[in-house]
Amino acid sequence: FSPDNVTVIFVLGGPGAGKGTQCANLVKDYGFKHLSAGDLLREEQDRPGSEFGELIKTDIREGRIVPMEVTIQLLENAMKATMDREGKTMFLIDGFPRKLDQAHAFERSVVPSKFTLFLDADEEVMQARLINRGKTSGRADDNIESIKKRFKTFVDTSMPVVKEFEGQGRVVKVDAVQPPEKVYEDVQAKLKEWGL
Ligand code: UP5
Ligand code: MG
Repeated sequence: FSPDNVTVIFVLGGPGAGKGTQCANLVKDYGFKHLSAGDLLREEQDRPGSEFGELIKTDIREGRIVPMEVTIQLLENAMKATMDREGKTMFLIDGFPRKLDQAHAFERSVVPSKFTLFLDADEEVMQARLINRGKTSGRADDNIESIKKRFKTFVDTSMPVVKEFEGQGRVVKVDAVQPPEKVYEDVQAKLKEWGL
């Protein structure tokens, strides 16, 4: 993909930080296309005949990161399909990259991101949101055992990605403990600073 016709913004934050919620707002107001890596993996998991179904299922339940070859391929396919329809496109890539090797591989072989929107919230707040969502979400990882594992993976493996981008001056950080509308106001103000 060429940066001339595709803009990528990564949206990162711990489990339950509100990535999906804020992406939905941005899609409405800015015309972004939203690609959630987690949603793409869950779809692939349920696709009849998928050779990765079992692997994805176990990794998600255990809060582990699915091998990047799988995730990057799903993202690339979804990006291609969207661009065939739409031409020039701005993507919000939600919940990816979660590991440094994924970040490097994607920016090298797909397209460099413009910046990363980082939704910052503490575990206590995120845990309460996920337990609450778990009452109705049907997500196999919205239970306390999986949530704890997801938190650990986020701290150990995904935060180094945020730190690296931060060192490059490519992170936009927003306090995600506030109510959703307030978070979104801050997101919009920050995007403006980036010319969006
Ligand atoms: N809510 C949202 N914002 C709120 C606010 N400001 N105040 C109060 N409540 C708020 O929100 C979660 C809940 O909180 C909702 O009920 C919402 O209404 C409420 P949501 O917007 O869904 O948060 P989000 O950050 O999207 O949480 P999610 O659970 O989706 O985050 P995860 O990062 O855990 O999940 P994801 O789907 O990205 O990944 C799942 C798994 O897939 C990973 O653990 C991993 O195993 C695998 N995966 C990979 O292996 N590789 C990838 O690249 C991506 C995923
Ligand atoms: Mg999500």
